[in-house]
Formats: sequence, C-alpha cells, structure tokens
Amino acid sequence: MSGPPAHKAEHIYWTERRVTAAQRADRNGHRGWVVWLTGQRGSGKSTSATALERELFQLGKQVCVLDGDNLRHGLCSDLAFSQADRKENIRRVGEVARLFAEAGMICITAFISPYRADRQLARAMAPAGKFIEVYLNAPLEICEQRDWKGLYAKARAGEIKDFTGISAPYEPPLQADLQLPTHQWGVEKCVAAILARVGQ
Ligand code: ADX
Repeated sequence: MSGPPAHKAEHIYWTERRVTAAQRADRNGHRGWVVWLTGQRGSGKSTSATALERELFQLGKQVCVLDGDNLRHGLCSDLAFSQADRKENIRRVGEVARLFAEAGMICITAFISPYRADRQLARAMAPAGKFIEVYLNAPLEICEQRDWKGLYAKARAGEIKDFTGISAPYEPPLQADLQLPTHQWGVEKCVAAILARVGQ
C-alpha cells in the first residue's frame, strides 16, 4: 500500500483557516519546519533532538520534539514493530509534524523510521520545502556499544523480534538533506549543522 489510507467517512469538508503561514512567520520570526531525524536505535536521535530543541528555544524560536519512544506511550501505544505498524507510526507522526509546522513551529522528530517510502510520505505531507531529512549515520556496531538498555543484546539473543538492524531492516536515505556522523561528531557540532540548514 502506498500513500495515506482512503477516507472512511463521507460528507467531510475542509475548513479554511484565517491565519496565514506568512502571518505566523511574521510573529514568530521564522517559518514552520519539520526536521526529520532518522537512524538506528542508539544513533543519537533523541540526544540530538532534545539538544536542538533547547538551542532553538534559547534563540526564541517556537519548537517542539516528537520522540519515538515517547509517542509509543500514547498516540501510538496500539502499534508494535511489524512493517505495517511502523508505517502507521510514521504516517501518524508525519501528520502531527505537519500540524505543528502549519501552526508555525519547528517540529523535530526522532524516529528510527527505517523505511524510505514512509519517510518519503512524511516529506510529502509537510509544508512544501519545509522538511529536511537528517540521517544520523553512526554504524550499527557503535549503536550497539552505546545501548545501555541492552536491547541489541536481547534482540541478538532472540528475545526481541523485528529489531531494527538485527532482525528487521534499516533503509539508509539515498539523498539525505544532511548526514550527521554521530560516532565522530559531538552533539554541539550536530546541532550547529542542523541549525545552519534550517533557514527562515
Ligand atoms: S519506528 O521504526 O517505528 O520509527 P520508533 O522510533 O517509533 O520506531 O521506536 C523505536 C524505539 O522503540 C527504540 O528506541 C526502542 O527503545 C524501542 N523498540 C522496542 N522494540 C523495538 C524493535 N523491535 N525495533 C526497534 N526499536 C524497538
């Protein structure tokens, strides 16, 4: 299946808004963006996302983070890790990120988002030209070494199924807008690299 699911409901309409993106940008001093972080578990997505959020907040920007582990406690608590569930996870996150970006915020997402097609869908949902895909490309061995919760070890022992990098695929971006070698760069350098790409 590709693209969002068809509407189930009939007789639904669209309400036009009365605050424009330009008016929001005037007030906030910046446009809404989706900064989409992708990479294996342990590649530094949550660390980079929260550091970037802190930095943007200090700079007076409207900013929020959607984090994979966190959303799976609520909005996505009915989803596990099959390919279909991950697709639905990313579809929901893409929709929420779009809503935040349309509301004028810089929305940083931190999800493994292992499938190219799902990330492509998230890009297509975002306001045109206001989505950057940031690939945290630390090699799997390094991600495994950093995993203080021991999930990779459990996955290798067969205790967790469909585990990304072990028993489920990770499809690296072919043309990421930005690559962060988080095994070589510290978090400040990663944040600075993203800041340089997120314009007005
Ligand atoms: S995604 O693939 O659907 O984008 P998401 O980022 O929401 O994944 O969740 C990843 C987090 O779920 C990991 O950081 C880890 O803590 C947890 N997790 C539990 N089981 C798995 C699994 N089978 N594969 C990957 N992550 C898992």
